[in-house]
Amino acid sequence: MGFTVTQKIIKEHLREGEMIPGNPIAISIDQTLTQDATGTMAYLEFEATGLPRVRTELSVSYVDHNLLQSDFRNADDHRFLQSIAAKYGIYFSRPGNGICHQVHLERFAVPGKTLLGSDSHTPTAGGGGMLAIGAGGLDVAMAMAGQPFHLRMPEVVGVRLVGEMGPWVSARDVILEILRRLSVKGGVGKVMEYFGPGLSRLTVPERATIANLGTELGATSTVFPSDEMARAFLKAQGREDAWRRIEADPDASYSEIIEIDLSGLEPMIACPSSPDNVVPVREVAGKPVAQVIVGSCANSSYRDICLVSRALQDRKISPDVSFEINPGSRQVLENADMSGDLQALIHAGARIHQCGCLGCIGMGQAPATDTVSLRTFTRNFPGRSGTKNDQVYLCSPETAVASAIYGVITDPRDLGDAPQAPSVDNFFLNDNGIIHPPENGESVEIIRGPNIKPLPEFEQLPEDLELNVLLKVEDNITTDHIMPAGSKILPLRSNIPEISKYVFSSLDAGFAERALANSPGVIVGGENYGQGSSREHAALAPRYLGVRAKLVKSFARIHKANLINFGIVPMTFADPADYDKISQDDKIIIRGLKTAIESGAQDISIETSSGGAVRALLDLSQRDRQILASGSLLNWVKARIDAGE
Ligand code: MIC
Ligand code: SF4
Repeated sequence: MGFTVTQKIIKEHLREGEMIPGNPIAISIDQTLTQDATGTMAYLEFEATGLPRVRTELSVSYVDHNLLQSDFRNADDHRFLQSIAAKYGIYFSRPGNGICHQVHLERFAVPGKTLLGSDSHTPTAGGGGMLAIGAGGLDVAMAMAGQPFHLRMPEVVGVRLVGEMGPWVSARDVILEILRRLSVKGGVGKVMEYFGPGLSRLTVPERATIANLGTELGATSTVFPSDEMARAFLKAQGREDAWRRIEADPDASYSEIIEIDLSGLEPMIACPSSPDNVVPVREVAGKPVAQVIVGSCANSSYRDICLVSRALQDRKISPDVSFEINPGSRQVLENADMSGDLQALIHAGARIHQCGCLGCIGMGQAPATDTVSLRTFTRNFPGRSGTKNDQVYLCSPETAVASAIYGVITDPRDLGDAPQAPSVDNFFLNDNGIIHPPENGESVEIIRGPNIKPLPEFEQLPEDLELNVLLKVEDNITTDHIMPAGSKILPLRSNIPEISKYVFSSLDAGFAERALANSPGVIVGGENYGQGSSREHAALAPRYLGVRAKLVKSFARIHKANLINFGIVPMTFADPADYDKISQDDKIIIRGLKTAIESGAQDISIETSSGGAVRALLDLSQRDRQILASGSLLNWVKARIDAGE
């Protein structure tokens, strides 16, 4: 039987385990990326390994999230990252050079290679034929140390594209349609792999939009073949020599096949406040909008920015709308400048921001009270924009610009003839924003600002745990709920004692204090707990507050891995109905937990203070069990190094 592209790449990189879906496997990692909000911690973790240099083929450190410098902290972090990159042999993409995923796709992505990134949208590079996976910072630090990455062998879902998209319909609508069908947990444990005749006209940046937003399905990754389109993109980037053909075998078998007829698609939109709350644009058309932003790692390519500019030709932005452009990279900005599109945008009254994440993670651009904000961003989780009770809709650049013109949500087909999709045969290239590391970093001094605090130490797992139920939450809790971001909290990413004060703050302002006073504690949750970002702070900070276990109906992949890495025991209800048997402020007692974990027990009995008992499943690999028993991945790695392994 033949192989899918995903299976071919995994096979080439397989270090441990059998390629049977669900089985623990380990793969070697060729490239890593970090961004500043997760990177400071990842590099502190890499530093703790004591290695003099990264052991990957390529590692890149991007600064794109914490760009606001309202005090010394973010600027200090940028200098720390630049110096540590030079020391350890890492490329450094300067602040303002662009969003990690966009720049990586342009300048570094190589078909058939593996990429591990400390950002959940790392799969963007799957648009260029890579197997790119998002992970917590500690996993990325271990990959930089040359360790393989551990995961469950994913199922490979085939998405067969047929037909051709109509005018004003674009890649964003394809993935919105898939999100509508599958929901934010529809991709858990799976890689979405695209194939079929509909691919022949889909360019790499468009594929990257789809791969990027596959993350919102909870998927492990999204992979496109490396075909002539991939070759054309690499050629336009002056990197054709990085190309090689990788396509699924004709007899490759997928665990399931989803078919999308592109010609039947219409403009779609995700309504507040979840990326899967998707309807056709026409169903919500007419709603007044106050802010429209085109940007983020999902939709800020040259094609997207220039399409918006061309759609605006001879048209005006509504006086009621703040229309904003966040270019994905300096390359996008520079090429849009050369083609005249930037000038047209400026002339039309768009607010042009620097290249970076900006409002996508609440770094400015917060919408006004009780207004609709329309964005081409990745996520519209409640409050992520920085405004309480926000009403954020997610859509294509086409829908965004049409709505900015009319001041109400508008199906872009109402604009009449569509402009030709902008494309470039050869991008104007300029890598001045990327600093190469010196051959030898020995003499480089790491610059540490006062905001960078050492990593806390975590003790081993005790045999028995008596835990206070600190919080009980519903389904689909995001890492934005657990460890909020935004301009006030993001600068604290290198300071665990400080950032931990904000754990669950948007749901329960008194949480941090209560957790510290009632530690050790447990959180009880519903389905898809921890969806969204890769931020390990959503595990690290609760652990610092004394959270030792989570008992939920199901977990999102990256968050579960982060919990294990920081010694928080992830348990799921054997019977989801037992969720109702435990209330906030109850106590639960787990006897013999450490022995159960170490001995490979699949489930365990938990006593509740109300007198009942519930069964919890421990779905853990052998390695997960050892890490949990040691108290954290770093403890485990250090113990192995001390033992001379
Ligand atoms: C996000 O989009 O939520 C982020 C901010 O990029 C996160 C990373 C982080 O929290 O630093 C992600 O997607 O992993
Ligand atoms: Fe940045 Fe938003 Fe992309 Fe996260 S989703 S990397 S915050 S642009």
